[in-house]
Amino acid sequence: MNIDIKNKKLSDWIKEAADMCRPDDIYVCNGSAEEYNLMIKKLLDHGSAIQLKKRPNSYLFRSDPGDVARVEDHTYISTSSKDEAGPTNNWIDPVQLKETMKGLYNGCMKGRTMYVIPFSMGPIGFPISKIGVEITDSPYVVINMHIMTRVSDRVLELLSTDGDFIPCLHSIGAPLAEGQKDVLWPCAPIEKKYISHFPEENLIWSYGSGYGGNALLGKKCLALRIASAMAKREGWMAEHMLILRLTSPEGKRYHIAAAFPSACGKTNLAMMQPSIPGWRCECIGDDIAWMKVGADGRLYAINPEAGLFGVAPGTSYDTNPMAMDTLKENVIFTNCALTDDGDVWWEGMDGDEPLHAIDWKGNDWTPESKTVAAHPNARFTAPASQCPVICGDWEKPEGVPVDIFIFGGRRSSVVPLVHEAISWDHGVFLGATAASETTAANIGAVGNLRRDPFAMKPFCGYNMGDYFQHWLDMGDRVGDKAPRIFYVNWFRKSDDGKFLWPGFSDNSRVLKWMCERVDGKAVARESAIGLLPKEEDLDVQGIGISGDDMKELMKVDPAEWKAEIPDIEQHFAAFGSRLPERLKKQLEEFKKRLG
Ligand code: GTP
Ligand code: SPV
Ligand code: MN
Repeated sequence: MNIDIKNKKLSDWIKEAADMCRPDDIYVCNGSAEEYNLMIKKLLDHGSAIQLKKRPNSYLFRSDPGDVARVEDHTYISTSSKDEAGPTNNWIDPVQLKETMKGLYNGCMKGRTMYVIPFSMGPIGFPISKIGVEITDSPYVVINMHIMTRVSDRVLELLSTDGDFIPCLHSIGAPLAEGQKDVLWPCAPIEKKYISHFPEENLIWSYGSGYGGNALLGKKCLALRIASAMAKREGWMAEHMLILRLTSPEGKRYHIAAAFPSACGKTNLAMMQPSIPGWRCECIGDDIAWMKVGADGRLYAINPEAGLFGVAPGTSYDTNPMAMDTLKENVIFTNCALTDDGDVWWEGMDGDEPLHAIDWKGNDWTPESKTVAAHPNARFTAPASQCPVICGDWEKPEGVPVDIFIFGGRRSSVVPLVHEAISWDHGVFLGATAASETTAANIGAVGNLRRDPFAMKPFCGYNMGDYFQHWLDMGDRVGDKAPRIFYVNWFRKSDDGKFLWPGFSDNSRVLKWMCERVDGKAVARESAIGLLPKEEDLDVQGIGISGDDMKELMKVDPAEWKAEIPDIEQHFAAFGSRLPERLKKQLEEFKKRLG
């Protein structure tokens, strides 16, 4: 081991992990540029990193074809009773799960180095920030953690001798026998993958996967699953939300936090450049928001992350220019295609398709190929500070005051472009019943409609019924200072299967209406599902959308909504007595309004 650890809990835990995993050596990370370069050298020598000629200090990695996304079916919330994890989580008894996983961890780091990564979610030393330490046997995880979190020896200083932290144990689950040659992306087969959380003791154990949220444990595991359970106990909120600042032509600032399921548009909205003249958007965060009630009684949000782990396919100068400009240097690309001139490429990127490329599996690819060149869940890892529209206040200790909450999802039918909640309780009902078509961000079928309450189905670290109650309680606490709640759907399709709404920069038109609602400037019209913009209030000037398409986009068909009721009832019934009465009441009132 390269340094002495002064913190007792940490040195004991490192010893315990090393005795169990039996690595060849142990290296404690300090977050420096030299360390990053050392890891890159190791990965280049290993053959897994491919240096990109076209982008300085940027590398491409190709994962194992079976290790390409989060594995929700293998993700566990292990509380002492199953009821505490609730109906939306997988559960195994903690004693049994630990026994199984100890069996897997036994000798799992043989032939590898064990890296100890001290990191902070939120700027180091801020009141709302949390310290974690990830132990991993993957140098790819180390470099990603460098970008996505604040890795630093200052974290160890802050921990001192007796400070507390969240232990995050990770192994790719691929020990090397004496003389065994390593593969490019070592990992364990699907049946041995476990992404386990023990929220009652703030502990994370992950085994078998090297990809994204399965392996970068500061992100979904700590900042959402463990943090949501802490937030419930301590009276704050940890949400799967982007945070942005929208500034009107008059210079008025609005802070918006939006929860959409994975691969449903958070990164894009977070750095969107408004197509309406005079409006400006700045990015504060693109995936996770931690929120606390401030001294003035309003909700304040911070982004606990330091980087962007964004979906590559679909990203272009046309759709998301600010992301493209973030990706010029110092980026890790995973599962993108490699062009012959040494750049990355993915479906939906600007310009012509390359005539030849190497696809995400390492095979030759041409436009005639029947397969995609980049995996649909191919990702970029880039420092948030490189985003040209990162907000000057994105690392402000107290965060930014939230004016507007948005929920939403991917619905090809039924759900209109935008509607507004009638009240806080109705807004919580909209969040609790949110549904979306599944995406490639999780291993499993794509395009199936499922309820994904608050975009937190895969990320809530306790019983979701209690989580609904927590939202109601937080609303009661902030009272008339509560953010207004809206619901959007950028993804409604015409009968011939085309998106009706242009999306991206034109989403600003919907946000503008929300701001006008907050200011009392726009009058809404009532409908069974909530408040809708008056036709003339939605500024669609100059985007060339036909009147018929606009009608279809905003259509609320009571018969279609009635057809949703049995599914909502079934969804709610799963929570039994944990379903708040106030949500039952919302459902009854909704049914009445539908007639
Ligand atoms: P996670 O990182 O998985 O949490 O995803 P995300 O919510 O940040 O989604 P992201 O912004 O990366 O978008 C996912 C996909 O949806 C990309 O392919 C985008 O191009 C596409 N997308 C985003 N916004 C829009 C939109 O307004 N309209 C349409 N049609 N597609 C969009
Ligand atoms: C998501 O799936 O919501 C992501 C990507 O943000 S991952 O970090 O893999 O969870
Ligand atoms: Mn996400």
